[in-house]
Amino acid sequence: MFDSQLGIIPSLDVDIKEALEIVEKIKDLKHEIAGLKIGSILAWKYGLIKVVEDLRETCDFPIMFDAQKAGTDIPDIVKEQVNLVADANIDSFIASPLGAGSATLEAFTKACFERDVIPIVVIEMTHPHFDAFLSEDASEKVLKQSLDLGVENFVAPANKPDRLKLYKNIAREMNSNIKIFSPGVGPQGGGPDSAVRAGTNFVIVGRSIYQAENPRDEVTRVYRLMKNAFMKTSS
Ligand code: BMP
Repeated sequence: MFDSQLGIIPSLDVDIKEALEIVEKIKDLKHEIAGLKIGSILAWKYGLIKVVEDLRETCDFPIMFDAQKAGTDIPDIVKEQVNLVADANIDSFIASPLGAGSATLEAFTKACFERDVIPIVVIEMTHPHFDAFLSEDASEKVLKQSLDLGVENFVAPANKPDRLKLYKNIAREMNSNIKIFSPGVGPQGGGPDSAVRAGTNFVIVGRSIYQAENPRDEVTRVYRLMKNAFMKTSS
């Protein structure tokens, strides 16, 4: 899973009916779409198990759960969150340990590996002042500890390309070849192409897809931008 170098993760922050309609329209775009992200909007309204069951009946994309934001509690509770996610037949779980500390990050990662759920760790968020209550190097510390724990997949902002480059370089210096998942394109100001040039592998796209008149065209448009940027970067 997440073996390819590029892909789009539609973020289904909508009603279940709308989510299923969108997925129906894009489910054959296997090359372009690397997985689906579901979050608190769907999970709180319908329950995680039902949402996953409905999506699995409609398509066979990997499903990522982003509780917006989980993995921030005491280690024992975070372990139980991972167990719930695994029991709900989810492939990958996004946690945001910024502010929760190293024991929480360790509990999250270990529980994911034990339950065969791919851990994805948020190292920096897209919105302004996300770090108002954090130390200056909090993101770098989260990245380094996660790498020591064997995490390979991270969330970092598409709308801050310089930060993406920094994280890729830190990982390279630690001999790790990480994959970066980036929200922050479209309404949050980032471009899929500039993000890929800075090191993003997978863009997480919400509104630009689910508010598009034609979500399918939007997926192919975004993927084309990513692919062109990737080819230019690697040539
Ligand atoms: P949109 O493309 O509509 O801006 O949606 C972005 C998605 O990515 C939302 O689900 C949001 O919760 C998530 N996200 C984000 O925007 N910034 C982050 O730093 C981390 C996120 O998970």
